[in-house]
Amino acid sequence: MSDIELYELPGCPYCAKVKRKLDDLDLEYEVVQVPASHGDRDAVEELTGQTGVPVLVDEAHDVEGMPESDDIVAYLETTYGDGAA
Ligand SMILES: N[C@@H](CCC(=O)N[C@@H](CS)C(=O)NCC(=O)O)C(=O)O
Repeated sequence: MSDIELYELPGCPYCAKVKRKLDDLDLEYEVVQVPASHGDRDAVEELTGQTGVPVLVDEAHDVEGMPESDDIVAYLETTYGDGAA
């Protein structure tokens, strides 16, 4: 099982951007599809205090719920990209 989980909504362009980065970096990840209704996104709200997706979880690096696609893409690049330590 992968340590990386992506909370996403099908058709969400911000989620697609993150998935492209995950695929570019050849990372394995599990997709967790959230309900279309914001009011039903309890798991996302518990993780991040807000209901927007995408949200990334990366247990290997103690990331327990990162929102904002730009932040996630930057995090993935820094952590797993060419320049990663
Ligand atoms: N600035 C955010 C925008 C994300 C966003 O608008 N996601 C939509 C789905 S495509 C959503 O979940 N909106 C609900 C919300 O923001 O609470 C990002 O880049 O991640």
